[in-house]
Amino acid sequence: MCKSCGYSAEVTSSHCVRVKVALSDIKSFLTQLNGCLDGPEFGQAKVTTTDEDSLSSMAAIGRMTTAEILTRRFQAKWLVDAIQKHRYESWFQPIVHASGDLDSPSVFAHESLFRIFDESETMIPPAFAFSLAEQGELLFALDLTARRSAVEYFSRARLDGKVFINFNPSSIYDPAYCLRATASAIYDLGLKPSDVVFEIVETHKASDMNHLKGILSFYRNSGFGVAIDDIGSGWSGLNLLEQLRPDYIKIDMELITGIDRNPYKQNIVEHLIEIARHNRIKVIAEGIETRQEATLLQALGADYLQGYYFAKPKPFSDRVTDAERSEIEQSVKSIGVKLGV
Ligand SMILES: [Ca+2]
Repeated sequence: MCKSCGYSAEVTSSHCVRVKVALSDIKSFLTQLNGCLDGPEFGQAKVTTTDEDSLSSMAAIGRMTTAEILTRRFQAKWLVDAIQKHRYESWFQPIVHASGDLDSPSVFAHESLFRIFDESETMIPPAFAFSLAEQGELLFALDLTARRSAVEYFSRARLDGKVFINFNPSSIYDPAYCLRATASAIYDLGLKPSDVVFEIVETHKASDMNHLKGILSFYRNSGFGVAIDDIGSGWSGLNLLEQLRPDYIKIDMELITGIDRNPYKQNIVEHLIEIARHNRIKVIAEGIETRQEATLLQALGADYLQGYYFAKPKPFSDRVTDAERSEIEQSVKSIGVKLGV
């Protein structure tokens, strides 16, 4: 690999190769290394770095890690930089009332969607950024940044209705601490807790149900709404409704796409709506792309609808003065200060 890619490499023993890489080439070197080693090799091959000619220093040995972790850390470095330099914003997608005219639906809420950019202002797919954060142990920081950003941009755009904020429960260790900080910033911004709904994502990964219940009851007792996202994707969902008693469930796009032509999906969604209604939970159908899907979900009794058919997520311009904007920025910053991030 090294010869064909133009790096100077030296075999120092039967198990060790030393490669000189310029600082500016590290990114492409790690990418090429990933391509050359197969899965287990990438996870097991030991690597260390040094800027000296000798590899024998204790510091270099202390830095010994696997090729995989070195790569993750390097990638995550970019993420930390994007957070610190505020290379992110929140876009919003409306959630509309299902009752009424589909041609002029009334807006119930907006879901905030976090968008993060690299140094060349290219948007990084959010799922990629979050999985990178998870591997680099930065999920807490990224999830907090995303929540903070949602509140900031929602206030700056002065949007009507509620705001739905995605929230990954595995990023929270101490709900009370986190809640106090979030709640006080929300009050400072002039929002009411009832304007804010936390949309819990990745519930299928929550191994500790009591932890999840604890977080939810903290948020609900403080007056925030709680929604469970992605009901119906994979196996996630039904067993959680009984235990968590959310205010809303969001039916995953997987069940919505083509529902007007699929009796099997209609049957499942009909039952989900029935269970939700029985438990006084409101139903949001997301991922609606056609009028036929929207009409069918109206007929099945969904409460709210969301999807490209109504509007794609997009950035909204500020509707505040410069002075108001800096006040908002100050209030939002306090979320991080109180959490020590
Ligand atoms: Ca969501």
